[in-house]
Amino acid sequence: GVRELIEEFEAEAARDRDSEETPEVGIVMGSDSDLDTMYGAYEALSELGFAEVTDLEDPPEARFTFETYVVSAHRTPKLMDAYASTASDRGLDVIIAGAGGKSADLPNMTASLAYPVPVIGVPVQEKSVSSVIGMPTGAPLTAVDAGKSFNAALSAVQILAREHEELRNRLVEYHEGLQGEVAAVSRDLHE
Ligand code: RP5
Repeated sequence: GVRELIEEFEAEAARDRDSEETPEVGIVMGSDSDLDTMYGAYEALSELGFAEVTDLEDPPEARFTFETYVVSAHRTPKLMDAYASTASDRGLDVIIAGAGGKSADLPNMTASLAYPVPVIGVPVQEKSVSSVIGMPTGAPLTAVDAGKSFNAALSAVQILAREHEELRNRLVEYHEGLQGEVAAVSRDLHE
């Protein structure tokens, strides 16, 4: 239940900060109905060599990892509080938070509670954009356009790449591949 999850986050926060097992990237979303939209973040992170941690006690071998949780600002406010408040002590480096509807409060509440861990908000629908990006002065949140969870993940890796040359190389490689794909489309058009 929710209580057990809260206890897991608190226990991990009480252990050594930034232990090897803690994922670098946390993905949270307000509902499992957001999963399809948030799948882009999963795809981008997987493409860049990140593995998903599904059991905190049994992390994968990969050097860089991420975790995914459904955390609702309105239905599970205490879980949102626990997840975001322990983010820094658990050693998460960046959080991607997606929510939809007109009251898409998860990204901005997570940003306030997780501060200074950076949060990248993903408005799940167009109508969620103003709710996600509307933050008061002093309470920062970075956001991508509606549905662009793939880009949120690339931005998250850009933040991590400041400290990890390996990730910098993977991002450059990804971008070169992207340019190659665009060039191939142009070539096909002219054949
Ligand atoms: C938001 O409400 C969620 O992020 C979701 O996008 C939206 C609708 O949730 P469901 O009613 O589909 O669970 O909090």
